[in-house]
Amino acid sequence: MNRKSTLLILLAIAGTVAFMRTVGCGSARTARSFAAEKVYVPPGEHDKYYAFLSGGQSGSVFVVGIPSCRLIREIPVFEPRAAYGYAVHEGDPRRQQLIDTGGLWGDTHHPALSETNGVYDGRYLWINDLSNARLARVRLDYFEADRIVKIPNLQGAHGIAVVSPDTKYIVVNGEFEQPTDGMVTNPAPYTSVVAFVEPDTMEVKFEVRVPGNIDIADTSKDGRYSFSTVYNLEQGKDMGGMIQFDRDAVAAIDIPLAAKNAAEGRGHVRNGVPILEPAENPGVLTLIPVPKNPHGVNVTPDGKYVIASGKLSPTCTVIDTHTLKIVAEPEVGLGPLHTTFDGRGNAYTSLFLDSQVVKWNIEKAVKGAPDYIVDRINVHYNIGHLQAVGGASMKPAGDYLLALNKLSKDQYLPVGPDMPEDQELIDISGEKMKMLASFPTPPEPHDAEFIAASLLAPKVKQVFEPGRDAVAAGRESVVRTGPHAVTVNMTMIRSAYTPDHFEVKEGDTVTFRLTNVETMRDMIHGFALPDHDLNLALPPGATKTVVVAAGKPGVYWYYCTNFCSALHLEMRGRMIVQPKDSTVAIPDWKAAQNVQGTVPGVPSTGAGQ
Ligand code: K7E
Ligand code: CUA
Ligand code: CA
Repeated sequence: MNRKSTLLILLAIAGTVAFMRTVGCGSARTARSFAAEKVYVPPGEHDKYYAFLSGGQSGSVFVVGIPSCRLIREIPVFEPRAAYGYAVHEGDPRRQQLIDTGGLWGDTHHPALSETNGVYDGRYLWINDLSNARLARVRLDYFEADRIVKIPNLQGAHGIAVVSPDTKYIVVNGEFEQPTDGMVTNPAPYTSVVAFVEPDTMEVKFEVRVPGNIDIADTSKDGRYSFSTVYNLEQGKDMGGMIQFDRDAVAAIDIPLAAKNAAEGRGHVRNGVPILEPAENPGVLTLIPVPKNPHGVNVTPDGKYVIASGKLSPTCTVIDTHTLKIVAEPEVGLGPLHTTFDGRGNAYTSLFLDSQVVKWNIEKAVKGAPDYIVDRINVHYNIGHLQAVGGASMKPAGDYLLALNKLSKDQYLPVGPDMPEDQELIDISGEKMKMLASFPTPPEPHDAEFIAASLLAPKVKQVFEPGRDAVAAGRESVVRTGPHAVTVNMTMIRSAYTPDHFEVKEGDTVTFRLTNVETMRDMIHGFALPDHDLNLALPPGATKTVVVAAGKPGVYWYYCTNFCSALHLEMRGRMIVQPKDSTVAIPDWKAAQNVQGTVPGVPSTGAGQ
């Protein structure tokens, strides 16, 4: 070999090595670039989907953009949030509603989107509070919780589902069994109920008794059945008692029949709600035996099957939604919890113990074909729910799947013993699943629903319509409404409060009715009052009312907490509290004026009050 050809060979080798470096020697680097490109949304561009994640014990809903995995906002629901001026202060009707229905915290598990013709319509999102048996409705035009109701006769409101295809009811499952007649002295085994809630009025129309307990819910796509997993058919009162039987059940409730029987007065009314007893209402409840202690229950997008995930059994049970007969029990892996769909005939089941998502072909499993398992992918770690885009609707998109993992362990920088929750976004558009990204959240998302940005974004309002109680610009006032009561009707706009000062007396109760009269989007003003435990945020158009005690004599600056303009720091005013025995006459800040609206102290944000 001459020197020239040796040189050429060496050059060729060097070139190949360099080339292989560039393309990343095949898999690792290309997989990374593929994933990075898939989740990259350039600054200024928007995500393709909204994902609504239940906030678990944060009592809220997290809104995440997909595929970028960026947290866009949190919707506080069952827990007050000062940053959003939500339910924190006395006088806020949402706070009172929370107190009246069970408390200032919640445990949210399952978001459910309203449907028209089996697809999401972008009107409402419902979310449960397991701990205090509540159901909340979030208006998606304002991203605000507008109704919160307590579900009577039921403890542990766990699984919820919208009745497909047209949101006739919201189904709410009672997980924690109770004495059937509510009497603790009754020695009879405990039972639970499934509640059916009317979506517009949020009234509980009827409930159906189930022997045992009820866990997760879904409905058939034709409005006929609700399906709930029952893991305590034993009616045991401790863990040992709940795992005695080899089989528990999926409870199928015939919704039209139950509604008819309830309307005919065949229920026993308790706390204002008719409860249907299965023994007196044949055909309303069917218990389908499935392997012991099942968890998730999910209806396929075509409505043909309902799939119960085994949890303690390594199987999924496939049930025909018309005959209510079991048609397959495929083995999928250890700890199957929940199942979702891509609309191409595949099911994706979360495996809690295996820390995996398993993809399997439904018809192959039903036919008994041995090769029904299509793919598996590892997740980090101990996955609970998983949800594909549109997976709970009749039209899944088949592009992305979110794994909601229970543990993050080494996924992120250590931040003390309390680690964040971990979600992972997986590409399901091809035969093989591909891991794209992971993102942390505060505790603890259980489930998620997605809605296309193209559908929802145009419906979202950016300014509140001024409510009946709004204070109009030019109609601000400070009114003494009683010997020890003052109402301040105030407006705010860049970069001033009107009035910017007023005087009250020690011992007074001060009611602030505040309106942000901005009409431009994103012009939020805050209202914080030092030493009075008061901080509000008012988006444009919003009105909020709060009541505080005037407190000790002194000068108190109220100020804006949301950076709004170059004069944001100057956006402040004084509440001057005169001593009780002060002889100084308090000057009227513009004597009582005619303020728009009639009832001082009836607050509203403008959304659905
Ligand atoms: Cu499986 Cu409450 Cu839906 Cu959590 S539940 S995982
Ligand atoms: Cu208004 Cu800052
Ligand atoms: Ca059991």
